[in-house]
Amino acid sequence: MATRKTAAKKPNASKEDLLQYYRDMLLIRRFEEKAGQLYGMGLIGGFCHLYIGQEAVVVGLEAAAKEGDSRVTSYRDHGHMLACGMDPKGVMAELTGREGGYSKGKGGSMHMFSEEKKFYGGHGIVGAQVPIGAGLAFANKYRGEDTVCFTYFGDGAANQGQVYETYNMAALWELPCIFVIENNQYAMGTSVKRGTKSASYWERGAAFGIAGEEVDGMDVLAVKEAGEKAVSHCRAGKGPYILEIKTYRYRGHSMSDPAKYRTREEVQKMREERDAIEHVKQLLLTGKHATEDELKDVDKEIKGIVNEAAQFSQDSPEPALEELYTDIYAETIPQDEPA
Ligand SMILES: Cc1ncc(C[n+]2csc(CCOP(=O)(O)OP(=O)(O)O)c2C)c(N)n1
Ligand SMILES: [Mg+2]
Repeated sequence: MATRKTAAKKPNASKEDLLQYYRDMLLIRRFEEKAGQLYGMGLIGGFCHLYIGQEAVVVGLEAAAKEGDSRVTSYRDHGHMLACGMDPKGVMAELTGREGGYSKGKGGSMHMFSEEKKFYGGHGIVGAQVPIGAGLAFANKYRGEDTVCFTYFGDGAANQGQVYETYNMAALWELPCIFVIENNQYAMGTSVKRGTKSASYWERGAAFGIAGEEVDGMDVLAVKEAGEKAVSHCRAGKGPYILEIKTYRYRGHSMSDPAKYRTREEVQKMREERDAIEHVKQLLLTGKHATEDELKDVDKEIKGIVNEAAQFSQDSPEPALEELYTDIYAETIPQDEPA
């Protein structure tokens, strides 16, 4: 069984790829900034966990995915939805609790799904999505597809018992499941150091015979390269793979986080020295793939998309009262008569 740390080498990327990653990461950042604003204005209620700082994780992995792959994640989910191609208008309208939202305004930030994009939530219970991800991977294998399931969870969730039960089953059944640990250094206010004695989460897979590696999550190219490796491992029928992606969230755990557990300087240092969007911007500029003006135009275009989504999320009506009684029970699936 191979386990290794990712080498720091940077893969080559074309101008088109770099521009795509830049746009995709910027869309998530600007969308989340807008969601933060709408929350502050009282237009979004309930919980809201922003993904700002972690954009390179989903954008890098989606660049390694193909049509038919599925994904499932926690409550910090807006970035995952945008990265797999869900409509920013439908996501924002769900945040504001409107009819035009992905769950008709009845789910909110943590409960959105898209059968079309194979995005299976949005889960508020820490770690609950991990066995679901293995189940999705089981379905892929059962149907004889060569598709994988990206199962995202945090460093805090990675200490849960159900994660290890899932590892065991996934390894035993050689499920095409990529376990993506988004290690953003904190579980609410608990730092990784205060949460565990063991230094690296991916190495725990060795106990179950699962290969994996640690990845620099502030470098979208490194994430994509590791994602491609994980994906080809799974598609080749070699079973699950663990990617521990080292990342950082700039905002609080949720909108109601006093952030007393870390210093402003720590956050500032990451923003200034390791920002993933700035990294790609510099690659584009120094490689002479784009000018400052061209990148400003991209920024303008993204702001337009986000403003349009924000407008839609306020114009869309609230769900009708009758909607309280819909989508409660699944429709009955016809069963074959017993022989
Ligand atoms: C089973 C369960 N326990 C506790 C909580 C409260 N809670 C919500 S998020 C969270 C921290 C999880 O941190 P991590 O897995 O690192 O994810 P991150 O928020 O950093 O993305 C906790 C304890 C919960 N939602 N579910
Ligand atoms: Mg965390």
